[in-house]
Amino acid sequence: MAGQELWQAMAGLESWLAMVGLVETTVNLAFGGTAVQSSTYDHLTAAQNAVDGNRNSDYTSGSCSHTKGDWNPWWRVDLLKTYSITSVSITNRGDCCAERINGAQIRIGNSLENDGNDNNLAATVVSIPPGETQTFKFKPIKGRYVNIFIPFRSEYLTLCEVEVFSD
Ligand SMILES: [Ca+2]
Repeated sequence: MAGQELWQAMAGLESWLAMVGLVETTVNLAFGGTAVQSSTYDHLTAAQNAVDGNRNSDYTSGSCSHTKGDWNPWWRVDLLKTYSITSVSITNRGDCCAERINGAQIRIGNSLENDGNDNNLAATVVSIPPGETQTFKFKPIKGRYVNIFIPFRSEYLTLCEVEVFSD
């Protein structure tokens, strides 16, 4: 009997801890933010699709953002207030063209100079496998704007989800 009670108490504690952990780690600041991009490829690919809370990585799902083949394409989310940001997760397109994300920079700050692309460099994407979500962690950077920016080439920038976290 005592063993069973102990087990129940431990199970209760464990689920409580999981719940607290969940609350601490899953507040995605980008969800509900306002997104814009350098251009929009078509009616399926609004900038806002990258912050719709859905990681569906198939272009036809209408849940990915997608620019035209711009020189220095960029995408930006406005978090509506300044946060101390410690990680950003990017979900890459899954049905095609995964290599297009290579070299993309994550920029964070409060300036809209050069469309926000001159803000602090938080991390650079080397590559992300098709349809996968990769999390970039870094020392806290304060900012209201989070940009994903591909410098020095003409490219299509496709983002199926961008999540932003503060510690
Ligand atoms: Ca999405």
